[in-house]
Amino acid sequence: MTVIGELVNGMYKAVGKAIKDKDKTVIQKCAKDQARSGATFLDVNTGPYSKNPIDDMKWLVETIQEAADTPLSIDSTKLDVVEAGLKLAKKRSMINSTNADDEKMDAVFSLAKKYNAQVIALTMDRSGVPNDRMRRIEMAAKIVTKAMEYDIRPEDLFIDPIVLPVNVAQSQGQEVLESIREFSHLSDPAPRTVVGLSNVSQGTKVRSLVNRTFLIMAIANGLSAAILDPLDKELMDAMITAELILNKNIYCDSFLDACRKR
Ligand code: THG
Repeated sequence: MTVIGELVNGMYKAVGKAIKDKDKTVIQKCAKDQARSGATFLDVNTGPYSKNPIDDMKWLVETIQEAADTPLSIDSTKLDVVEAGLKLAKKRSMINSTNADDEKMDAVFSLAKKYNAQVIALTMDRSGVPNDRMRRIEMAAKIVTKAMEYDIRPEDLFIDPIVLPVNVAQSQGQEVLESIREFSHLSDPAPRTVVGLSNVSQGTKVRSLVNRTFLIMAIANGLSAAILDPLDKELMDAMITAELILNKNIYCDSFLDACRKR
């Protein structure tokens, strides 16, 4: 599993404030804690309240890289903000994200080639987020075709079916899980898949339980990556155990310790 740590996001109150005050300690602790807990990428998102997202993205990328050498997932809908992050990134990055609109894919896939970045593509377009699996699969097929035109390898393309909160969109959980399974049939080799896990529990009371249950079900359906909170130890242990049961790791009695150390 590719684990993309979600915590450097201005959506979190403390992080939003740290970005505003240019307080490095909060951001660097966030980065180090996630790296130590097994994140393979760190998502970097200036959040909805940033007044100058280009400068904030540059500051975040530099600040994180002073503390951790984990690759970054540059998370913004704005192309100039993404490029500002990519320019400064020292390791091979992830672009988070394009949608399925042709012009947006042309721009983002060009940027991915220019910076040799991996890409997340959302199965939504200007008409919004689909509410059934068929529409998600149609958009995923369009994304896979376009990525091929840009010579982006399937293993560098992460398709995101868009997870919605279960308390307001209860029928969407099953649609997303089935979509993940179907995406693997779109090309050979298959594109990879990713979800923003914490979306599923927004507004619910027992968030970590909802996140954990959904992650395990998605892994059983073939999920390759998740944007999640790596500091949630029960979540990470459940993930490791699910991979063991799916025969992706060799069994040993101390598999949790072994996998955490790796
Ligand atoms: N797909 C892709 N990228 C994404 C998402 C996605 N990036 C952003 C988001 N969704 C994933 N990251 C988060 C980060 C935080 C939360 C949810 C998803 C979250 N935050 C608290 C909240 O809103 O309740 C913040 C509250 C606080 O503690 O201050 O839940 O789907 N490709």
